[in-house]
Amino acid sequence: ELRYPERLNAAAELLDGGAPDRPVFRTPTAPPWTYGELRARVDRLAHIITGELGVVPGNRVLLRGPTTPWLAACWLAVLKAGGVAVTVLAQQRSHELRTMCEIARVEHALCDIRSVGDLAEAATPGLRITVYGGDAPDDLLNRPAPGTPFAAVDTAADDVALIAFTSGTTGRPKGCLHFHRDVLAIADTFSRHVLAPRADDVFAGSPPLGFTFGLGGLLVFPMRVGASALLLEQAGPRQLLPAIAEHRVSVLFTAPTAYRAMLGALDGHDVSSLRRCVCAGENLPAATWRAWHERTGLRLINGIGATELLHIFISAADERIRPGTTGVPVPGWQARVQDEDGDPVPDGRPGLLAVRGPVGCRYLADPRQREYVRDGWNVTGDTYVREDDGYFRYVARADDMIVSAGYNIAGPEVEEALLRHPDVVETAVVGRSDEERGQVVVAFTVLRAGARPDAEALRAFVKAELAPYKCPREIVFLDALPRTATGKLQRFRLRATGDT
Ligand code: 3SK
Repeated sequence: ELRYPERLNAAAELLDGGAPDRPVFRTPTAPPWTYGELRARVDRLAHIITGELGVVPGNRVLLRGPTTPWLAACWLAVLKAGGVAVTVLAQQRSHELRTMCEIARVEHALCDIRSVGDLAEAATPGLRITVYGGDAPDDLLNRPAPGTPFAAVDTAADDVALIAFTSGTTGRPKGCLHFHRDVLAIADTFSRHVLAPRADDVFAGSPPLGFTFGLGGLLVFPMRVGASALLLEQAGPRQLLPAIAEHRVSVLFTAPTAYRAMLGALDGHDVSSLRRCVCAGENLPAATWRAWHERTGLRLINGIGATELLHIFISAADERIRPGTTGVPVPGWQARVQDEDGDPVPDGRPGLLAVRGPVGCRYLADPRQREYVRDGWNVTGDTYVREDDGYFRYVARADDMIVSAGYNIAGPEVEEALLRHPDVVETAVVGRSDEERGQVVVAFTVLRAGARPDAEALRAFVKAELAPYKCPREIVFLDALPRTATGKLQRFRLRATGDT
């Protein structure tokens, strides 16, 4: 069981993680920041925000900008000053930002000058926006400040440190409250027991700091062990591959789609520095796991996480990995599969995934809390099977099950079959309403460049792999699949295509 002191400031703890002369943040263009430099910059920022800007403990401070060392420093300064960091994504547009400012009753915003346009448009009454990264004298980074250390505000371990928004793949955003102890708990569970990082590791990845997947992988996990992170403003597969070689990245965080894209572009890139490759955000098909293993010799670390629970709670590493499954509960977490009434279902049968552990879901003023937390279990909205050896296997998002002519069909199973075809790069399988069968299976598919779209050939391929009732009635070819700002597939948009 994790035990933290009653008084705890997560930023102060993380800033103490590394020796002053050790690197903490790297970028492609500038010399690395050391832990000593980061501490001095965070203290300067904390003096400015509590002094000139008037932030007091408990104030909610929105942070917005590309993934840079200054965004990370602002996040640490807000927490060190006892404020609550409200993290959003640089891609979110003004109407989304306005909703989030209203829900979180945000008082202040610290914003990269390059991302201020939408935020200024969204500004709710009384919101004070301060920009950083420009040349103006009122830029946050150019303001006068004492060069003295800033004493961390004496927060309680259970004080709120962070509000992270999730809208899932549809719907009104929900703000998830997380405590100072939660921030450390994700490092002391998933990172410590599954990743087992070292001080000489270099972390990198595609999820931005505004998404808790990235906040963990690029800030909390490396700083907890005195390691460093490469922060990339653009972190698609094209940028990641050369950066891995140049900065000798050893721990990589990204999603299955990016691993597939990197596989297609691996030639000529040196990825020999990698020792840990975390794959989460979406279901990892066994075919992708095997292809990455064949090409690199590395075993992808699959995981399921949620913004509600801050980070990953089921996973496995090294020889404990079983391709085609997500893994087992991370030490400190419990997981089970249950029915709609909350009763556990036997091993081998699909049901709703329910987990509990050191971090819990606390939606900010949202009645959907009652759906997510039932009898002390967090019900994530995923359908899973627990195998009789205790491994958890993903079936589908609970609302992604297709019911066609009385058959239950899991979209991801059909997707896995399609992905085994050499021409298929990406695919999403959804149910479309149908008068006769209730729903029919439709596959939206992206082919590799130069491949010829041939729906009948693909249907025949699936029929050879799966029971015929699972075969897509229709295959629609697209250039790209619709995704959220955090890279999750928006199935509801595909379902709506053609539904009348
Ligand atoms: O997949 C997610 O939504 C997620 C959220 C937070 C942390 C990690 C992950 C994978």
